Amino acid sequence: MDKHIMKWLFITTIPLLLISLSYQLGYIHYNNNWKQIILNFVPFNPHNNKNNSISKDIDLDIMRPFDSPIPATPNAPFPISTDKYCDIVCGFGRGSSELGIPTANVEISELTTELNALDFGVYFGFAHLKTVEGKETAIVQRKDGRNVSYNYGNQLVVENGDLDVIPMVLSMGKNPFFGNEFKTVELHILHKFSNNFYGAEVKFNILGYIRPELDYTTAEALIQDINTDIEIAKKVLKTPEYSKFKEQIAN
Ligand code: ADP
Ligand code: RBF
Ligand code: MG
Repeated sequence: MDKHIMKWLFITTIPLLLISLSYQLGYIHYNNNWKQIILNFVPFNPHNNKNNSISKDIDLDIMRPFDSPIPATPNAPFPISTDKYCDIVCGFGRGSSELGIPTANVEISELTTELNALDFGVYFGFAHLKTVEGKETAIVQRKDGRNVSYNYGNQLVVENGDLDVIPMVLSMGKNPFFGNEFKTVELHILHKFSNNFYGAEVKFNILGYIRPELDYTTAEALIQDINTDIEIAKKVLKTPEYSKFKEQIAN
C-alpha cells in the first residue's frame, strides 16, 4: 500500500482506538464533560486520593468512573460543619416537580467561608432540622414570581423522626442541567417527610465528596445519577467511622 495512505490510516485510527478504549474502560461517560474526563487522568487532582479508600467495600457496579474514592474516615478538609442553623429558602421548585427529588435550599450567605469555598459538586453528610417557633405561615415569592407557602417547619413531627439527625446528599453549584445563573446549596434529606418545611432551619455537616457537578442530556440520566449518589451516601454514612459524626450537629 502507498506509504502516505499507511501514514494517514495510522494517524486517524490510533486516536479513534484510544477514544473507544477509554470509553470501554469507563473513562468517558455519556454525560461527562471534558473537564472531568481530563481530571480523571490528572494524578494530582486532590479528589483522586486512592489511599485509605473504602470504595472497594461499596458495590463496584454502583461506583462510576467520575466518582472519587471515599476514604474509610472523613479526610481533610472534612468534616466541615455549618456554625449555626441556617434558613431553608425556596428555589424554582424543580427538585420535586421535575426530578421527584426535593432539595432543601440553604441561604448561602449564612454559610461559613470554608463551606462556600468548596468545589461545585455532590457531597454527603448529616442534617438536623429545627422548627422556627412563633412564626405564622407566610406567602413568599419565588425568583420566577410564583408564590410558595412557608410554614417554618411547624408540620415537622418528632415521632416521625423528622427532627433527628438524618443522612443527606448535598449538591453545590449552578445546576448546569437547568442553566442556573447563580450558585445553590441544596440538601436532599434521606427521609420521608409528610409535609414541606420551607422557612425551617437546618444545621449540617459535610463528611465527604462524591463527584463533580455534571451536565446532562436528559432528566432521567440526572435522576439516575442522583439515585446512585444516594446509594453511595447511605452505605458510607452507615459505617461507624462516619455515623459517629451525627453527634457533631446533634444540638
Ligand atoms: P425548591 O426549588 O423551592 O427548593 P424543591 O422542589 O427542591 O423546591 O422542594 C424543596 C422543599 O421540599 C424543601 O424546602 C422542603 O421543604 C421539602 N422537602 C420535602 N421532603 C424533602 C426531603 N426529603 N429533602 C429535602 N427537602 C424536602
Ligand atoms: N444538577 C445538575 O445540573 N448537575 C448535577 O450533577 C446535579 N447533581 C445533583 C446531585 C444531587 C445529590 C442532588 C440532590 C441534586 C443534583 N443536581 C444536579 C441539582 C438539581 O439540578 C437540583 O436539585 C434541581 O435543579 C432542583 O433545584
Ligand atoms: Mg430545592
